[in-house]
Amino acid sequence: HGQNFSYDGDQGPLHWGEEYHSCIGKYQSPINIEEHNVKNVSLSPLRLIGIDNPYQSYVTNTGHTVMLKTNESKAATLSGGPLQDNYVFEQLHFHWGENDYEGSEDLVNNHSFPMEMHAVFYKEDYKSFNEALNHSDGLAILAYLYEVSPQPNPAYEPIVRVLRDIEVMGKRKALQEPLLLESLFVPDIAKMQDYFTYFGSLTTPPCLEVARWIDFKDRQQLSHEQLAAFRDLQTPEGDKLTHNFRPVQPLEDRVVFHNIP
Ligand code: 1SD
Ligand code: ZN
Repeated sequence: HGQNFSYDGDQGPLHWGEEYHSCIGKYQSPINIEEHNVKNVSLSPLRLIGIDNPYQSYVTNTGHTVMLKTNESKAATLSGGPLQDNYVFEQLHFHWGENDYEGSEDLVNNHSFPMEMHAVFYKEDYKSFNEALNHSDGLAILAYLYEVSPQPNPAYEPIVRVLRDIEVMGKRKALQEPLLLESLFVPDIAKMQDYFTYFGSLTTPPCLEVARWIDFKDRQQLSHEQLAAFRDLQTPEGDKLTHNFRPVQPLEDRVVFHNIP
């Protein structure tokens, strides 16, 4: 479930709460991260295991995003930092906008970025992604922000290249080569421990408040052409999926932490 929604009109974000009650909860994502309002902390190192093996992977047009999964069920494990346990990689996907000035879900100092990638992990003890959704510590999501660069980013070319084959919703396509998740998740090991973290929700219906968000401060690069390729994908209605980001939600009484490496 949670497929019956859109990014504007009658089924847009302002109406999600009518069908999906959690969407009007107190701990929703995304948020605007105000750097002057974070609490600096020094957590144990965040660890990503398994990302240095290449895995056969495929992408799917879900109608709301492009989702990448690997054929391996435990391709990567995340632990440490703000996490109490091990979290298993489930999927990654993207959020973007209709131009290069918007598209990210979280904002930093009210600034939006042209794209955001989410790498979704579920708590290993809960055995499956769906079971993890029933628990407030069920998910950990790594969030990456992008800026526009003159040159294409080669790490993303294997994904960008197959987008034209999955323009219609429901289409799925294998990447040509096995994918090294490390090239996407840890582009620069020196910057891996510099991140914001807060508790929040899925940014799409059913908006469950089950996610520990980890937003890296380092920006990755994508060219205008790479970004533009995502905007040719189609929605469930067959229109172009030009934007798929949820507006920011109130922080309420939450604290955003900044891990100082
Ligand atoms: O937008 C995704 C949605 O596609 C689905 O993956 C859901 C469950 O993982 O998560 C949301 S999000 O909160 O990661 N944006
Ligand atoms: Zn997402």
